[in-house]
Amino acid sequence: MFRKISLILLMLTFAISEADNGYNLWLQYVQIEDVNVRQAYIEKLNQIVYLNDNETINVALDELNIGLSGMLGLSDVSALVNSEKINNESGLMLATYSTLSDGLKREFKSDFNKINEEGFIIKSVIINNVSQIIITGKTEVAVLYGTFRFLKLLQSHQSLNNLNIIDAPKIQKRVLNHWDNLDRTVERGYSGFSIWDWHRLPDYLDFRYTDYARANASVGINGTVLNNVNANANILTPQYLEKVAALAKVFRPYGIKVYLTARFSAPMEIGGLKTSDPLDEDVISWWKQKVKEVYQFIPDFGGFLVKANSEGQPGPQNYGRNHVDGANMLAEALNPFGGIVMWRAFVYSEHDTTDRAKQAYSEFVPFDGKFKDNVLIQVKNGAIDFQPREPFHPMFGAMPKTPLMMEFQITQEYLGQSTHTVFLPKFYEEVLKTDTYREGKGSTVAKVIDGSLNNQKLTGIAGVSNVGTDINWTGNVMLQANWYGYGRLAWNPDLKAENIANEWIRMTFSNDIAVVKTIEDILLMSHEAVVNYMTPFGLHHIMATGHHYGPGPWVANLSRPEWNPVYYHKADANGIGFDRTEKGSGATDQYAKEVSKEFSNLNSCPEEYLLWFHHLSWEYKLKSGVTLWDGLALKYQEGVNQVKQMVDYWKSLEGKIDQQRFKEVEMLLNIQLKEAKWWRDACLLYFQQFSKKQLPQGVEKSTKSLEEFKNMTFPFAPGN
Ligand code: GCV
Repeated sequence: MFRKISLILLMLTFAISEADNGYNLWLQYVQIEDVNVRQAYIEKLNQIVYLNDNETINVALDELNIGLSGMLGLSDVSALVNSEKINNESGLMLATYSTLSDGLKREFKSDFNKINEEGFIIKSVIINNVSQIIITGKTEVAVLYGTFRFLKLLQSHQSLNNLNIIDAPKIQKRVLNHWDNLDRTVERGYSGFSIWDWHRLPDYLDFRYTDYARANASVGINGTVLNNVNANANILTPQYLEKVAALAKVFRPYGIKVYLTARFSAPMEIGGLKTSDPLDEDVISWWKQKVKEVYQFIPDFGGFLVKANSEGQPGPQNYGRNHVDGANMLAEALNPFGGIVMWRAFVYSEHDTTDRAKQAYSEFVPFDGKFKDNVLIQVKNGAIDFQPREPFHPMFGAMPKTPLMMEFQITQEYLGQSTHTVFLPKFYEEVLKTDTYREGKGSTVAKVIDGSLNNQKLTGIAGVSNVGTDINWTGNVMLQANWYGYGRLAWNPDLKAENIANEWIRMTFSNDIAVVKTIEDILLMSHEAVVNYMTPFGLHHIMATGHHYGPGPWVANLSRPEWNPVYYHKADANGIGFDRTEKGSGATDQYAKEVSKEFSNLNSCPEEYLLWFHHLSWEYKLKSGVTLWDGLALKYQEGVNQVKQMVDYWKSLEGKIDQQRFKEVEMLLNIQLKEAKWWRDACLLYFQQFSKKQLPQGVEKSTKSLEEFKNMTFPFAPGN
């Protein structure tokens, strides 16, 4: 059958939209203003041919329909045709390898050798003297990824001539972690409630589920853990599995697998057993049976994510067993179905008096090589907890016989939540490119994660989602860039944050050079700004209690010592900082010797980690020649100045982007400026009690007293 739809140019006039609520994320597909650019694209797209009849190819065609009709002002773009029926007109062809003609198979052979199952090729070829653009890959999902990449070319106004794009993901499991509870609250969520409407599932399928899948597939995210790591066992009951299955069905065509968190005590809580001991025969067979049941509901279920023996969650240690016993028991149950276990290494105990930063390494590294092949150990980027800046976790590279997956936090628990604009790919990039030196120079964290350093067979990366029911998904349109950027780095951890920012802006806001440059400047300075006004020079965990919103360096009364900010900054009359050298907690010893030496030695320790690894006197001379006290105060001020700059840059965009998003971001940036000053003033007043020094020139004085800051409370702060 051949159906060619003529592409009708709609005479739409371009205008900057007055009200863009941000719902369409980076898949805006606004009409391309320049009629010549539009016409050049249209001439290349006289027909769309697809060679596979498959639900994934159908969603690729749907996306082309939305994208091309929007950007080119075309009416119905859908078309279908068999391979033999390519018309004598230029066009676009979607095809998996198996459906390509023998000639094309030969032509593409070497390209196919360069890609994996999810990799794609976008190539201009001549067939019957007519130029065609072919999007191909080994699987339908690869073709879908290629389709999104093709649309991006148009979204960013690039040429369609002589295309030759070959790209494949470097990491296998690219997942989002939702810390979503079954009552729809989201732990550390600042964008409304959970998008999973559990009560109305499975029969009511919110249109958001499809748009969520489109957004993820557009950046190559291929898995989603639907529920909180602080887990509720009910998710594993048939009542909920039916709902999970309905979501999995929506996501399947987009190449997205569903995962769940497994509460370790589920055999007792929903199974009626007397124990959840991982070595108990009844427990083992309960999990086997449960996993079988899960696969009956969701045949392509991805597996379990587990937080065990951490912050009060149950785990194998409750029965005198260890992480290996727990993870392997679940892995064995999942193995026959191809499922995996993502076992978290975020562990620390109030009964362990050693430095919290050392505990995960001490607990896990001795188990290297002991986990089953379908277990990934999920490690946070740093050893404490998603701080504005942290040195990389010493576990990376330290377990060569175990696949480690990265856990980044996209939601901004410790970074001003959904109010502050912080472009996180800049920080992710910083972590990924750091050299662990575990196998000599060049052993970057990225190579640990993509498995190339130690030839891992299984690889993964997780991002704790910032998505919620807010109309713009992330509570602040600027933070959509973090979801996007996480996905791009999960696909290729060697990408540059700068390029990610550039493409996101073009897709989300505009291709106008002035707009692109301005927003790029804001994004690229934003991470350094937040570090400066919150936690300069390696300070960490000095946020207010519980909700972690705003400063709380004075907090000293919490039941667990390592929950108190004073545990981390250790400010006193002699100075400030946590000594983690061999003279202190010895945490530096957990790194490879080159790194350990670099961090331990004051001459080589990067100043951004100074107080993470050293306790230094207020008089300590920084590289700039000023004292630590003056330097600290100047950094806080610099952070405020940077936000002022961000506000000014943003103001220059008025009239150049739609009014709604302009106004929303403007208001949020103004709050950010107010709160940057709050951070500066509260922290400096507090630390000044110990340093007993005046503020250096150039640092603005607080208009409030320390007491006033201490008395501020936020009883209903979100996400707590
Ligand atoms: C889901 C931090 C957060 C907790 C979170 C925990 C974790 O401690 O404050 O809300 O719990 O990390 O990652 O498990």
